[in-house]
Amino acid sequence: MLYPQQNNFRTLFDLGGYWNIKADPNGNGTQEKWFSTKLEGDVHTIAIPGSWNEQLEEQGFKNYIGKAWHETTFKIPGAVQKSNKIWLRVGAADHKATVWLNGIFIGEHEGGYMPFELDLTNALNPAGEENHLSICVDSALSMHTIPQDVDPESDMYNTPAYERRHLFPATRFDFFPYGGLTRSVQLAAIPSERISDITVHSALNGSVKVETVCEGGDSVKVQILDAEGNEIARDSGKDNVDLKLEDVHPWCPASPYLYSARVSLISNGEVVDQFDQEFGIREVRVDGGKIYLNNEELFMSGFGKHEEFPIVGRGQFRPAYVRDHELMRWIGANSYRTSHYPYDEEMMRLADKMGFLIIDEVPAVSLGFWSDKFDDLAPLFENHKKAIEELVVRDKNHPSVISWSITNEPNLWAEEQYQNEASSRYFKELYEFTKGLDSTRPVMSISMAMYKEDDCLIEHCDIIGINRYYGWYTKPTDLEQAGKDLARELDATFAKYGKPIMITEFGADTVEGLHSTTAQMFTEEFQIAFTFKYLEVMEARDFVVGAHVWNFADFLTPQHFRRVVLNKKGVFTRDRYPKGVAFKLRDHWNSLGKINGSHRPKPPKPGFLVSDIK
Ligand code: GCB
Repeated sequence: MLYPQQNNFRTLFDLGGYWNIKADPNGNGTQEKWFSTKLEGDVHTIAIPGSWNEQLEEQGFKNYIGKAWHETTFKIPGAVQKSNKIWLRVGAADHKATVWLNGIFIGEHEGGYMPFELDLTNALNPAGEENHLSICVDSALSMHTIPQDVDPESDMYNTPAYERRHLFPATRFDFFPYGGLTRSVQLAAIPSERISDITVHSALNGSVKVETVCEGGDSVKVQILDAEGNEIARDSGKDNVDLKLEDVHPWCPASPYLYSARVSLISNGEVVDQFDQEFGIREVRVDGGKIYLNNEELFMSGFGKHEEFPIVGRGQFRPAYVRDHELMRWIGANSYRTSHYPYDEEMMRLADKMGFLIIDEVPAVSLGFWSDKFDDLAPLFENHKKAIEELVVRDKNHPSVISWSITNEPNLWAEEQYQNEASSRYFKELYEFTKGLDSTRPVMSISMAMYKEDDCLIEHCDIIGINRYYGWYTKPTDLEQAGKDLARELDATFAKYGKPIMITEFGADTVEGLHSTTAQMFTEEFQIAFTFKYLEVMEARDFVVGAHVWNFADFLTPQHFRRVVLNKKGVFTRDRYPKGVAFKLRDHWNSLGKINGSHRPKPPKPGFLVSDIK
């Protein structure tokens, strides 16, 4: 799916602003036709894009899970409406959206972190007149959605053993279940003969293949533009065009060089539509226990992150995207994982530009398997495949994306029906499906500690991701033992599979300003000791290809006695101030040989930095 763009052929209107919202806890809205006229009754104002939870906390939205109707109005200039199709483009609606325009049903989309577009043309009022747009967003999940819900009806959930695990709001995962229209809502006026998709395949030898999907038109012209906008190659074809570039500038964190493929759709000899698709030329390869970026060994230093901020919730927040990348540059990280769901396209575009490597994750977090028969799992499996396919379609052209992560910690809840033939087949088929969509990027699966090197998902991936909390959740404070447990497991896993391993999570909750002279959990000193014990074990092993600290910043979770409002494992606070460990990591990552050279983003310009005072 193409990212919205404005040019000589395409016009964009941003529908962001103050909308009306009304909760529909009983789900009566559709039957009572709330989409047909202006919302009435308990209606509030909400800023879009943005999650409803913190904006409308006192209006009952803080922990609200369910349906909420969003409405706005718009007018389209006559000239634009007459000669184009008008598309609604929603960046993300968490979790399911149903759309009406002027009382007419337009369509729906399920999946809280993916964009969708719907053709509004036939339901529009005459040019210049007001249109009434109504979007019902439902944040409820189920055992078959990705991510999954807890099943509060299940026998397992209602045993005394699970009472202590109940979260509020109830989730299977350790992050807040925000709801709403969280990313840009736009109108795109596009000619009816249009370019609807572009895929750029490129290689370090300079070969570039541009594949297009078009509606109408006779042929396409492709021009390759360098980073300064100069044309360096051109050719035409029916829908696929092969080109050859001289003097390739490879894309890498130290030099994130972006080309552009300008695609023009030709109909009866005239250009009728045009789109500039950015791309970078880089190759990633897994070989034995190593990963190579542009044929150089790669070590990924960085973080598991969350996309969440005070007030906007999981809503689009461009200044924070810049801030986060700047802080990652400052600290010397070269990569991050979009744990535990796909991030805003704006974030991906920034990573392309600023030179960060991304492990791009689908929202398949803490999956529960309620049956040991593969066929019973089919509805979940189909949704999981759909989530992967939509992610690959959205993000395939980003040079920053170097790996797909297809799951994080299945069986966190220890359901008995896991670790058998059905789950093994589940992950095998999922892996093959992902490779079938994109054979150029390694696929990761991320496991938790329960089955260690025997987890059935480890076999079906190119890079093994493991999240470990020895010394925190198990044998708290015993870092000596944690180091031994980690070392044993890493060695056994590599001996068994011979694949590169990455520690995708390790971390300790830390209250900024809390100090101690001995090992005391939650203090800044303990976070430093914990982090560096793990780094010591990992860095002594060649087959460990990355270390992602959990988490980049503190983040909001559902309520539970384990969390003081936030998960406090951040290296930065929720408002992005450094804890003590940040300075230590900065020194360490900047001095580490493996991530020097082309694998480090450009360091920030010299300035007066506290951390530079010796
Ligand atoms: C994990 C999960 C992550 C949690 C983290 C923690 O293993 O993948 O979502 O937030 O542990 O802090 O417990």
